[in-house]
Amino acid sequence: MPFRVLSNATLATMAGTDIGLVPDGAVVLEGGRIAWVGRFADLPDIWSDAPRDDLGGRLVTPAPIDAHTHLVHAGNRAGEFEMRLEGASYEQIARAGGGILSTVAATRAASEDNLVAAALPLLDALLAEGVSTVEIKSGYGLDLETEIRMLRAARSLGNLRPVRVRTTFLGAHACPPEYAGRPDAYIDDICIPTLRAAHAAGLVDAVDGFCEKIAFDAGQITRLFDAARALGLPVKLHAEQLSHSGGAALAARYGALSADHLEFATDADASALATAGTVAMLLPGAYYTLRETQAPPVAAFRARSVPMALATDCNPGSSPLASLLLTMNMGCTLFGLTPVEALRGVTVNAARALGLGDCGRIAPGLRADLAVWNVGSAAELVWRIGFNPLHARYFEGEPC
Ligand code: DI6
Ligand code: FE
Repeated sequence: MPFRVLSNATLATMAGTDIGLVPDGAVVLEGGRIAWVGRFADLPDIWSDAPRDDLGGRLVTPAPIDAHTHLVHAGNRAGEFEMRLEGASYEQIARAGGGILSTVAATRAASEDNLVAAALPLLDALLAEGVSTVEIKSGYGLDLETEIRMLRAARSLGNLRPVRVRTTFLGAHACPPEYAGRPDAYIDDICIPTLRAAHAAGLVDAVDGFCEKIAFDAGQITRLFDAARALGLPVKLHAEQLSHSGGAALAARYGALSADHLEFATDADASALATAGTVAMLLPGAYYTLRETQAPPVAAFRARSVPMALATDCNPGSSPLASLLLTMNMGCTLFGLTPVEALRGVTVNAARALGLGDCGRIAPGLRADLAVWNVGSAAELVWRIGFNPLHARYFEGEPC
């Protein structure tokens, strides 16, 4: 297997609990994996003749991971954007049958090819910023056929581009019109059987739900999580986004990979997440778009060492955001993260939120997914708005 040596690099390895800086660093890539990392001066002789990419002192990070997206969907919600600008709230639009349900109607009417074609430009925008791994949720089908079509479309994106796709079943996203007023029947008769069918088809990496007054309550999510557990699937949850609904504590009880949004989480929720080892997945794009005023309790997460991740939540309603760089900037400006916390949020902690132990850091044996930036520090990476300083991207050891 051929080797490649990246030299003259400022490495942000994410080792330990900080940035894991290695100045004058080198990384040896072999067969899609990282074979060695360290100071160039310490590079073992066996690699001294290997092909070398001189990175000119640039910052090298693990390739970013977008660990919460709704990338696969049809139609657009620009009209709702205008309604919100005129004063309507996200909740009012949802209760009037718009919101998620308008995307459900468009997605039910779309073929798998249409769904793939609509998602590709969004995926390409993420890849242009060095992203290596993307989580994609279902949840705009809410019936067996469409949920499975969404998951198949998501998986096929991973064959069309050099990117790792993880698929999450989000059948408990909203109650579909044919079950209006009967959320319990929807969970038991449609959502859980659809999860079992999607899992049997090999299409599910994790199970998610929306625990909120306008969606499902903790009891309904509990039944879904029990079904997930019986299938051996990990869970995660949209929790405490618009109100305190008990989702964070529920996620912690099930040892969830992540609890997501968390604007209304409490100190007690932070403690529960810490004990469970659940990642706090912060989504500043939704907070910004909905012009929320209550930010997630970052100080409580920090005090209890809850790992914090950041993702775009790319969706057509509450977060029409397809930039992880802007997400990092928002995480700092709106939520008070440090640039290093933001960088850890899209690398090591994002990998953890997906249950991936072999990416998100620069360490021997891990996947060689790297981003090379025309900047010298984490702060310089996160500082500009609407500017992409990516110099090169390596996916499983290959520049692409
Ligand atoms: N919370 C979100 O941020 C997205 N889903 C959810 O449960 C919003 C999805 C949408 O508005 O289409
Ligand atoms: Fe979401």
